[in-house]
Amino acid sequence: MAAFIQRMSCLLAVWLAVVLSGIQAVDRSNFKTCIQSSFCKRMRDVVPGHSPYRALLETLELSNTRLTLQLINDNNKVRLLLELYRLQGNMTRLKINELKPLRPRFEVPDVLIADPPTEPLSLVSQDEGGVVLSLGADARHLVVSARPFRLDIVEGPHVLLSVNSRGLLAFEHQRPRKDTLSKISSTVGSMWDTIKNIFSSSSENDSEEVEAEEDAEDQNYEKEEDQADMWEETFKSHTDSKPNGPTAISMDFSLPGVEHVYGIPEHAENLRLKTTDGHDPYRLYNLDVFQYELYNPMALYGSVPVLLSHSTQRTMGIFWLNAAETWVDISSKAAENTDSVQAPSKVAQTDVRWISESGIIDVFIMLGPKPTDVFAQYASLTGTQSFPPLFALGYHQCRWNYKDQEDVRSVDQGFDDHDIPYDFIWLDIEHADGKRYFTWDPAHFSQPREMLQGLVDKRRKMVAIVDPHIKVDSGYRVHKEIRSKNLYVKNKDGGDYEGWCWPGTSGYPDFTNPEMRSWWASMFAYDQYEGSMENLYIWNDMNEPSVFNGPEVTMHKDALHGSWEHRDIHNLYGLYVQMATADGLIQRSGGVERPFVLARAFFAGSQRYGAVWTGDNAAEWSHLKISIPMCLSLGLVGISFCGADVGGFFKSPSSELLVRWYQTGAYQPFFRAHAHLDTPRREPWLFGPENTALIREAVRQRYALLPYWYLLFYKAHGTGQPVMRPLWVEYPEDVTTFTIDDEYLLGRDLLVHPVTDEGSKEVTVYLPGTGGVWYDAFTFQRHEGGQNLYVPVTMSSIPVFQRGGSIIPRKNRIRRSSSCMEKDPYTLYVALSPQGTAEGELYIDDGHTFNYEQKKQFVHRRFIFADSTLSSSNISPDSQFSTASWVERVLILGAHKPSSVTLKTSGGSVASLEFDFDEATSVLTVHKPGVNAGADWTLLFQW
Ligand code: NBV
Repeated sequence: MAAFIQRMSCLLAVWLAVVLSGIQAVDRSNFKTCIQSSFCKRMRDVVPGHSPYRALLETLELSNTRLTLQLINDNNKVRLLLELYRLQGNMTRLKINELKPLRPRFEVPDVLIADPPTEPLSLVSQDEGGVVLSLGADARHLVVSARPFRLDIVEGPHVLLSVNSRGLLAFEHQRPRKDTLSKISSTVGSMWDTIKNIFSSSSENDSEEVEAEEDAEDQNYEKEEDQADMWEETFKSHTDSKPNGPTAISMDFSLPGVEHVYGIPEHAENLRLKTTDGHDPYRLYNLDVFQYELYNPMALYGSVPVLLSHSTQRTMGIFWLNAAETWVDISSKAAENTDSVQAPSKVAQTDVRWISESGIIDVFIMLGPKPTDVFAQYASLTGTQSFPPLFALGYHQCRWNYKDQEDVRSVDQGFDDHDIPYDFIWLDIEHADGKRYFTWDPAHFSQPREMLQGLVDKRRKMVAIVDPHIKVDSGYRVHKEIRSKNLYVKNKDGGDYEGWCWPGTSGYPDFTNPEMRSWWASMFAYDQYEGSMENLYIWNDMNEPSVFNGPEVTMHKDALHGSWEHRDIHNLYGLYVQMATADGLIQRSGGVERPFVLARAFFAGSQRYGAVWTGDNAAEWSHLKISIPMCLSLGLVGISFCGADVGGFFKSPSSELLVRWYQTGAYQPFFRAHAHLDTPRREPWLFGPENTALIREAVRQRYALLPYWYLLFYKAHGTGQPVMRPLWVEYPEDVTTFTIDDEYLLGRDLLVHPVTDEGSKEVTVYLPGTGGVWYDAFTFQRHEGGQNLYVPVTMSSIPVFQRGGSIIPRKNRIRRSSSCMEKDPYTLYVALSPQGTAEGELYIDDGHTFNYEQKKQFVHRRFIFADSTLSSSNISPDSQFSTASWVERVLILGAHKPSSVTLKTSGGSVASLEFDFDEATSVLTVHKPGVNAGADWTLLFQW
């Protein structure tokens, strides 16, 4: 009976979801505001200017690379331990924990790729007011002020960033619950002795004075008033038992001279973040938000607690390494210039306050100074974007759901019939047997291998969904094994945590446990995941985790992952799911093949495991428009492989919207069409021949540019530079670019301004770079940089411009899939700068294995056009790869007519080449150089 009721409730949830799909906007009452999240309210109630924290300078200890110092809260005498590190690459790390926590506080594991290497910290001066430490070159110092505690990072006379300058540091120390205090007080002393042994750093700092303070501290537990909701909190019908009481932390950062801040995805928000005065802070708490609203600070599926500041002077970053529910307040003002040397004046200032529910304060301050430096700094901490297989950069055809194998076959055939390339067809939750992931519905997908083989034959692939909620069903092997291995998340009472999700009552694997992850990974082996094959890749949805009947549609915070509460790890759960899945795909191939895994929830570091998308958007123009800033924000914090459901997930797009969405998606990193179960079918050929042709053309443009996309991902993987970039990243001194988020750059060399308004007849494109030039990527018309360009558009227009001074490789023979184009020749687009020069790169490897890394099997070439010579040279002489591809054509944009073009190869041969010159467009086309794409060669132009 109970099972029946649960099943009915689950069906009700599904039905509600479906019925509600007609509703316009999110039901805000399902999600907390700051005031409804008691710690957020408490922390936000802390008023600026009254910091109770004092640095106890007599406790300062400085080793070569670490400074420790105790802070005392003068209101309750509780002490904190501050650790400061100077990190390699112009970063500072700041950690604050309780000096003597009643129990250890959570420190986020598995996000940093290594212990960040440190550099020596040296004391410059010290007096009763504080200490000054040297941060190495450029007269950079760290100034620690004692009363109240404050940190300033200064460079010469300039304050770059201040910590606690507004006095908003707050650290809710753990305390015994009042009703248990009398019982506990007699044992607290001995408990602390035990804890001292665990945290040796604490015991090192003991002194008589500390002993005295300890007594005072005991006293203060009793004096401190408990506030409402500190020990139990309810939201709607849910109660959070909060056995550890209040544990929140908060800290403020001031950024003098800064007016523009970015990052902290995921929010459906403009690129430039807004101030939060008078309304809610930006929230970071991975949530399955049904029909999310645009332009507001509500939490969405993923969280990356990294904020970037940018001014004409400098770019910096703050990485707040905490996986608990987090809120970020942003305010700005014209502040008194805190500069100690110059005369007081007003400067712009942005203040940022971070608030988290638990864990410790662990902050990385990335000092730039250039945008590229901040990307490299953050990459050195959390790693770079995984290098996807080339085919993952092609077009993906998805919907919830392709009904059966015949449906898959006929959609696949439809692409051939309409001459539209694609690489992946996707299967959503209905493909599995009763939403038991790793299985196939016997009625509709009885021959998965046959289906996959059909795709192999066309050199195409499939993605199947594998969600992290597991049907509680004693006949389901996955459930049985996880239960028998005791690897499910536990509820607060120690039983297996259960919630409702698509399969009905579900268990949630504890992905924080390495044993769980390795078992999960092993499930992707071909002999474990029945019916799977080499061309089957994976999609992890609902990994926030989504729990239909949980608070805010997610897991109860008092659920347990080993000894840690879900509260501590919440924002990390999704990362672990994707990590384990990606590991599984690597392992099934014996470590040879690069994986492709798409996930909805993510955290800092998720870039290492695959792609993400912006979740359940809607077929509305506003959603098309916001896909740009949403992906740009993710790129700024390391996650380059981002896309939005092309066409919009909920509702049905008009054919105009659909076409515009394809045109936009073709120029975003992850290019996948997707649609809700209830929407009418929308394969690209269902909107009449004209629209089919427009969609075909957009997809073909994507395929032609795959060599450039691949290069950008290779570079993102190597350096951490985003693939899709805001203009200010490349033009950091041009303030006009600081708020632009309706156009963007791909790498440095392509500028894209998708058409995102209904009925557009024109767009105004800002072309940055005064003194430079841009070329229309299709008409090759030349335009000056540093201007707003009025561009008339028709339905076939995709405003894309190539930077003068760049060389971009394309493959213009479009075929069924990217794999079919492997050996095809390249055309080089050489766009001359006003000085008549250009430069570009080409990267080639086998497209799918780790051999590029493990065996250095790749081609990486540099093309340089200068002094009437175009040359191809090897960037990486120790690499080796033989490619069948060759150079079939070279287009020189902004050229004049030569009298001859001569090819010289490395073998010493010399040949005169045919060419055409188009006076009207100033495009010189050189035919058939015919050289291998991996070889050295030069083209000499005689004018
Ligand atoms: O698995 C069904 C859908 C999926 O198509 C979508 O892309 C995800 O974001 N999934 C959410 C669950 C249900 C959404 C209403």
